[in-house]
Amino acid sequence: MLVVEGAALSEGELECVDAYWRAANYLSVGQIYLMDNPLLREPLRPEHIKARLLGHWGTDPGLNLLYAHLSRVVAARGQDMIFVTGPGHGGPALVANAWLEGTYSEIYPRVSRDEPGMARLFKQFSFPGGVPSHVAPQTPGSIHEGGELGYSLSHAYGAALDNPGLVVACVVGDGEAETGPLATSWHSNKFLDPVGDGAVLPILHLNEYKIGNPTVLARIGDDELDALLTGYGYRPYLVAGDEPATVHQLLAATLDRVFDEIAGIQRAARVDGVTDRAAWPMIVLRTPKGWTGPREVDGKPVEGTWRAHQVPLDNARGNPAHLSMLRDWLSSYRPEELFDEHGAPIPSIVDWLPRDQARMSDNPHANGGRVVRDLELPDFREYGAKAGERVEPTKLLGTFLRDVVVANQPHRNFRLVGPDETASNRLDAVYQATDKAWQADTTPVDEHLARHGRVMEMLSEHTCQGWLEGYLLTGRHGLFACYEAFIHIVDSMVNQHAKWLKVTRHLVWRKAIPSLNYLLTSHVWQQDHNGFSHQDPGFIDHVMNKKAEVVRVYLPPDANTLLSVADHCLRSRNYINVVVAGKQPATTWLDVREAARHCDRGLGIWDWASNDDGEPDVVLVAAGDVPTIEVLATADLLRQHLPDLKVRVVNVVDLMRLQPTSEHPHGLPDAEFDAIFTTDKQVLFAYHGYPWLIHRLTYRRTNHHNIHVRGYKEEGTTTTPFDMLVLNDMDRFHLVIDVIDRVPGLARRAAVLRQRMVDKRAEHHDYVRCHGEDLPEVRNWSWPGGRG
Ligand SMILES: Cc1ncc(C[n+]2csc(CCOP(=O)(O)OP(=O)(O)O)c2C)c(N)n1
Ligand SMILES: [Mg+2]
Repeated sequence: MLVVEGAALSEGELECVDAYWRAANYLSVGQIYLMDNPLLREPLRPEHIKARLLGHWGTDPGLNLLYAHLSRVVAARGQDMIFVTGPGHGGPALVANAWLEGTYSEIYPRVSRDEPGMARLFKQFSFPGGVPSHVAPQTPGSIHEGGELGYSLSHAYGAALDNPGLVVACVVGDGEAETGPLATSWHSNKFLDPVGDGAVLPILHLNEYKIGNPTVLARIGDDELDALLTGYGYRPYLVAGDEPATVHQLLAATLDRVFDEIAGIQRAARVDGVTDRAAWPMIVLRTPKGWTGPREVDGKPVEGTWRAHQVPLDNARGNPAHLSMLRDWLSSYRPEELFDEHGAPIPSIVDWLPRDQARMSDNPHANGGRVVRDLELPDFREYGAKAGERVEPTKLLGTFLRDVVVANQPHRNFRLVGPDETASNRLDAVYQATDKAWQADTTPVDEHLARHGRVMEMLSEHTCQGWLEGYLLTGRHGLFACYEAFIHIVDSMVNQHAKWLKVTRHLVWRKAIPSLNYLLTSHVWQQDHNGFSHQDPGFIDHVMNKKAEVVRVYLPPDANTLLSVADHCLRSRNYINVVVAGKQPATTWLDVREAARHCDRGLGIWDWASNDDGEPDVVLVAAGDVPTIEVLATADLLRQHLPDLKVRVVNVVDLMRLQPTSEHPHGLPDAEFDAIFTTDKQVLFAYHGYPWLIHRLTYRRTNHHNIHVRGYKEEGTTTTPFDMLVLNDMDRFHLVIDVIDRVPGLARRAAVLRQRMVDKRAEHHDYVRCHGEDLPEVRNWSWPGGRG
């Protein structure tokens, strides 16, 4: 690894940076331990110590060191920079820095930059009614809570995209680096365009330990670590030591070099037209875990070991020896030299810091709603298919997205991400407007790879998700298109993003950011190629557990409703929108204006498919594109064979409409629900996913006891589309049987029809196993009298 020698800091600068670092460390320790006596102006007593000691010390001194030095770079170079904290459990450090910079008190005036404010700062940390222990949304300057480790680097790259003036400094925990998502995200450097994007400065925080173990990267030797990071395409610089003055000088000199190198790469690409892939610099910071904390506690080494991870003196209230060690530890920072008589940081600590929005804790990019610009959206109605036309819904959407790309090209604020499937998901019209971002080698066989592309494809759902989140959190827009089954890979990341959104909604200073939009296609019912492993509609169930104020799920029944839903989602803010839509050719049921109205309603009666005249005997409901076909085909069969039966057909686009208003803001009022679903008639519901969800959503409704749901029952394989439905009892023949079995009076009257339906299923079974395709009457079915 490269090492930069030399004294970059003058005597005075060294003193200032070191004093700042000591102040930040003091404030970090104070937050973990103290609920009173913040400046040790009285002898430290047990009642000054919090009853429950919660938080993490070990990572804080390294984070504080980096924050201090990066602030110097921001101030010296006028560099636009944000700070992403991988080890987000270092919350005390980032809060301390925001307080020293003044941002904290501007946002939370009660936590003023004086002694009473410091007392509140300390007490509130990890305290009931206070602030969380991590770099949570409450922390100014944060776009990354870092509670669940692994996503810092992909978030950082997402933030840097299309922000050519920005450097995102990203601290990666050496333990965090062992996670799958982090490990794969190093490759993001093959996608970052040095012309149109900003830069990411990864800083591997090699404090050598996690909670209870050494880290892998700390124990493979410098050469292997160098080879690993170089192999990922970086130029690693090593900053190592445990003597503060030496490390300050080394780090400052290294940062000067590294920022020169970043500027050099950008100049070469932007001015000289160099197109070779850049080896971006990164830093490996090897300093002791819990540096400057207690060396030894109860006879065991702590500083520089995993024992420094959380609270080194865990009984400071009850154990006088711990209390006196804590006093010595806090005093070692010489607070009397750092804070004036009012408790404010002395001028030499804060005078040299960046000002206003240059402060990393106040950088507008880290509060994306402050910089967001609405997307320019073409009128989706102009992309609609005719009612009755057979189209591939996602293909149609692709033409709309292509023009979204074009319309927003000047603003550079829209990206599509996906693992490897933009074309497979039939969104390839976007390649008429842009390409896929790619900085690695190309060969003549490649298509649509380019340095400045706006589509981001890497076969890591984690990295795609992290990029998009980073992009959205910094106020831009995007869409993640994915195979439905594999979006589960990012379940946990979605959890974290949903939590972030839930908290930010209640922080007035955090402005709303564009929604996280998923297009899940190649879905469970259309996995002809791939079979069982690719059949899983459970992501919907997963997101339904999140707060109602954050999640939306849409199941557009055709291409035009998909367009309308996409338009809505791209305009929305602060949501997680999940849209499930097929890519196979399918009938367009509604013309585009009807589609827009249907989507506005979220669910509704399709009177053109109903014959109930307001008095249905049975209500057939569909949610999802394939269930819609089956419900319509069922209605058709019932009309042919039981013309007296009054059938109402209902279609659900917005799943949240099913819930009561008390549970979800989209919930349909009970009176309207009862009017549509009746209070006493049988309701047969064909649903795209696992059937139990519909019961969960409707169980408070008057007619719940009459709602019967068909859906995916985990029966699947590589077979025909209709066989999939038969395997799961959601085919039209079975739905007719369900109607006969459920609607009073039909059992005897329709016994022959029932028998015929059973025979049809048997006929289907034999036919597909003989011919390898569905029965002609199924393949060629269309709604009588038009619409397909
Ligand atoms: C995905 C995930 N797994 C486990 C944890 C529990 N955890 C919290 S901190 C930590 C160790 C982190 O070590 P490192 O990244 O080296 O951070 P540092 O040493 O700077 O504290 C672990 C395992 C977590 N937060 N996230
Ligand atoms: Mg570590």
